[in-house]
Amino acid sequence: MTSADATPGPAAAGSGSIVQERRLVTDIPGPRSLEMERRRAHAVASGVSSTLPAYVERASGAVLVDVDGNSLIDLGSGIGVVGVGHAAPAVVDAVRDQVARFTHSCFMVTPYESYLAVCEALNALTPGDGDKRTMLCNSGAEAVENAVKIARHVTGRQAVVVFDHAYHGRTNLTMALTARNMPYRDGFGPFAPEVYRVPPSYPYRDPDGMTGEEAARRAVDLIERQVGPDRVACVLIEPILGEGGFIVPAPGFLRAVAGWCRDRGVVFAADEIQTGFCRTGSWFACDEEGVVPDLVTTAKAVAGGLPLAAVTGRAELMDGVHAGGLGGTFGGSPVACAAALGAIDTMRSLDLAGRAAHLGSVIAGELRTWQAAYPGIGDVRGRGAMMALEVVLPGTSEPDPGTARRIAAHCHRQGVVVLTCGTFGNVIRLLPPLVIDDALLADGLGVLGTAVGEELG
Ligand code: PLZ
Repeated sequence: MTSADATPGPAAAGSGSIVQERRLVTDIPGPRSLEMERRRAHAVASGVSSTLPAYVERASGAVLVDVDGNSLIDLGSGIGVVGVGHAAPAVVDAVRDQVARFTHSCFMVTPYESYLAVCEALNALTPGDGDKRTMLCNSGAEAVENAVKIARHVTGRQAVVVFDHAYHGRTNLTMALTARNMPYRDGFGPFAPEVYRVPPSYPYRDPDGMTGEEAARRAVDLIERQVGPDRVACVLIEPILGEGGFIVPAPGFLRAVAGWCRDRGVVFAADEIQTGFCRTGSWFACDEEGVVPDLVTTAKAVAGGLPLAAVTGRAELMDGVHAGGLGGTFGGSPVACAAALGAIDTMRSLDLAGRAAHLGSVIAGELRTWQAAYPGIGDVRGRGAMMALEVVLPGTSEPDPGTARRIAAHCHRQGVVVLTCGTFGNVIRLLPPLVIDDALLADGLGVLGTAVGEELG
């Protein structure tokens, strides 16, 4: 057994104050949550929705406690955010200390050291050991917007190439970059111009035997014919497509696309907002592909639950923008920076990359057993603690979103938070906190296995 196999102790997992167990004392959602849902209907815009309306009162490690006193197993991490666990001790301590000292000065007005320390950490941790620079902002979408601004500015070109099944955010530019119409784009246009979409590598749905190199050729042929390589500022890609269905490209795909970009003077930008910070078993998913992007966008897990995002990239690109060209009032808030330093320390000291690889092998083992038993599971895929199953009509590859939804709803009623995703809404994805202990994960997977058996058996 390596240290990565060991289950982190409760103190390390930040779970000292909440027992790491599933415990239901009411229906889910319970009466107090339902009462809040009634208030919500009159207070919150209906366009904002929630997967499971159990209102959270506190959380630690991999357990959420709702206002009715139920303890839920969190296999979603708030969409891949609390990799270090809920209320991770190093994050809580750093935030507490920082808010007592100062909450805001605006880095663009009077700077502070923690912003530098986060940039230094990201320069060191992201793929590649060349000279790098980082800028901080608040959300994933904002990081993507800034990556495109930088790529356009330094290349003097306008076109942005993205992929089918991509998700990059909900702002005007990032809606244009995101592939799926419902619910992200419908009725919200007109969208930003000069965005071009090409097919990624999607081994389950590509023609049998299509290699990564062939899928890359299919994509760059389209770019060359429809856009023209010298018009392209950047190719932006999630190394594993997240919201689109945890689609892992065939080996060699990313490297071939990155190589084409290098030869054509196109900026290769990796969106590691969902894959980054140990989730896939390495610091970044690009590490596993031997690909060094020119720019990397990060957000989500970087600050253990506080809003922070970043663009990190080659110094000559990042420094190609005039002073004052990048920024924002709250970008790299001192509180979020303190949280990020605590979170990154935790990832290092608990070897959460190793832990993610261990969780991934446990999860993949279970999912593959179910796949062998139920023809309604068309594909099992992912990497590390980013695993998913794709639900299809048995004997076909026809997406079956209704069954995926019912499986998820079954888990929710039993106190296990799982998320769906996928362009066709038929993918069940698992993104547990990386500090989840083996027993709690086994309980969560047991509930999911029962749900799968009932719906697909
Ligand atoms: N890029 C790869 O996964 C956010 C979106 C949830 P923000 N994914 C969760 C939803 O329905 O809004 C995401 C991502 C990748 C960019 C983003 C955007 O990050 O922090 O939500 O803006």
